[in-house]
Amino acid sequence: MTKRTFGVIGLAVMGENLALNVESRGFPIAVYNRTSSKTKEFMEQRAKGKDVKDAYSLEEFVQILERPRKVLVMVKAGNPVDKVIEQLKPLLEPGDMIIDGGNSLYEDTERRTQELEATGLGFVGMGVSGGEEGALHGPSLMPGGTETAYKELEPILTKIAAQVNDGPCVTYIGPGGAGHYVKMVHNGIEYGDMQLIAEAYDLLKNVLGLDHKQLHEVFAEWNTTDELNSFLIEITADIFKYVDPETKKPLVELILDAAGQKGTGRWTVVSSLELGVPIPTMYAAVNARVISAYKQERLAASEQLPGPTAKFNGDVKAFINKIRDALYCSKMCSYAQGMALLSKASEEFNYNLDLGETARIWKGGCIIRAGFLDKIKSAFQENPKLPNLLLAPEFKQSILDRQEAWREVLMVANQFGIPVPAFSASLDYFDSYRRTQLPQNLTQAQRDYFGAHTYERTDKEGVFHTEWAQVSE
Ligand code: NBP
Repeated sequence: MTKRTFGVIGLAVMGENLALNVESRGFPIAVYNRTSSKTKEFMEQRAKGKDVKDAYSLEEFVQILERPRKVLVMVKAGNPVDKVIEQLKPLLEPGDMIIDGGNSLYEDTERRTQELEATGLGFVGMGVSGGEEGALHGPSLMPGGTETAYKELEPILTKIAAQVNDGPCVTYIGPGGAGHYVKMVHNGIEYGDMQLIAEAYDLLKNVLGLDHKQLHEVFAEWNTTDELNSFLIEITADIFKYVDPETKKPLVELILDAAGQKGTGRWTVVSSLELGVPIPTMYAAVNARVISAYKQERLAASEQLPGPTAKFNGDVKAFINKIRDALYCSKMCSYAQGMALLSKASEEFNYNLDLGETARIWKGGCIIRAGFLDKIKSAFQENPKLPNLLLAPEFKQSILDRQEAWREVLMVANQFGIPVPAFSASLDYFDSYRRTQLPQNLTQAQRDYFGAHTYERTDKEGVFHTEWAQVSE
């Protein structure tokens, strides 16, 4: 038997599909899963007739791989990844490489890269986006870590990744935990996009009273526009079309409005706080999911805390277009925050990120894929030192042209008592970023008053403290 070019450990949803993707590009593969019945089932079903060799111990698995060995670990993030690495380490030889394709926390990846590089092994922490479908047909891949290992993997990764007009959706992201950091922020942006779309739906349904056929038509139409064309808008249009076969009602209306949130959205917010980069739209998206989960408490509160009653008397078609504009402006602000976070992380952790390339590899395969990413790519290619996406000429003009509509939509939402936390957070971000004067002069005075934190003045150099209680008239 010829030795295998690539090995996959972990045959759950992602591992199985990535393994089949690699095999379909002409690379002989080996597979291993902790529970052997899962491996057998895979071999008898999806891997039947394919160039896949199964192994039932890690020793056997490692022996059938050609050198340098390339081992993709696709197991549950956290402790299982460390366990698998510990078992593999003594079986591998210098130059071999482990790729962790799960949603690992970038700090874990940083630690694992250091530990493995010290033993002569390569470690690639690789963000994978695109879910089950993407994994099988072409995901967006965000590999970071040992650069020499990436070079060995490049011929395989460029073939299995999604392909767009300007190349495969993969690039070497940077050292250490860079790949998983970028994947984490990708997921934060995904949270933001999903929340913004949910708010647009709430307004279309509860201010304008659109039914599901109309909601489908609006989102399908938005998906044809340069501004909003994207995977998430496309699937949203499909969702409104889906009728529950049992009840004949739109299925989406039968789904409990309590959303879950796993690690990556929260991790993005935590990292942004640690690095001092404002990402209010993504934070609002995480919070919106958290409060949605308080279903019973919300039901009880609704009995006691009635909101305003309002009726929409304006031009429905014109207001749909304003919601579209508000969605686009809010989305621009959310991406501006995400890119600013990446830029700061790059500086802080020496990732040396190429933001134009990052936007390019998100153009295909992943959940946030969108036509609009091409504009972000161009903005950072034209000016890699761009301080904020909102200052790129195209984005600046787009937002200025639409800001009146955006503000009107928020006023109407407030009149109707409809929460639009991500739309509002985006507008607040825009207004905070563009204003010459913010009220934090007062905050500084208060901090100095109760804690002698000192302050700077606008009219002279230096650091000052005042005994505020000795009031000067
Ligand atoms: P899961 O996250 O559900 O993990 C299941 C796999 O981990 C099984 O193969 C299981 O083996 C293995 N495993 C566990 Br649990 N503990 C282990 C241990 N101590 N030693 C060895 N193997 C162990 O699988 P998934 O949904 O395919 O996701 C894999 C990774 O990819 C995760 O980090 C996930 O966050 C990430 N991801 C998922 C998606 C998605 O759409 N699902 C998308 C992008 C990224 P067993 O069969 O023996 O229990």
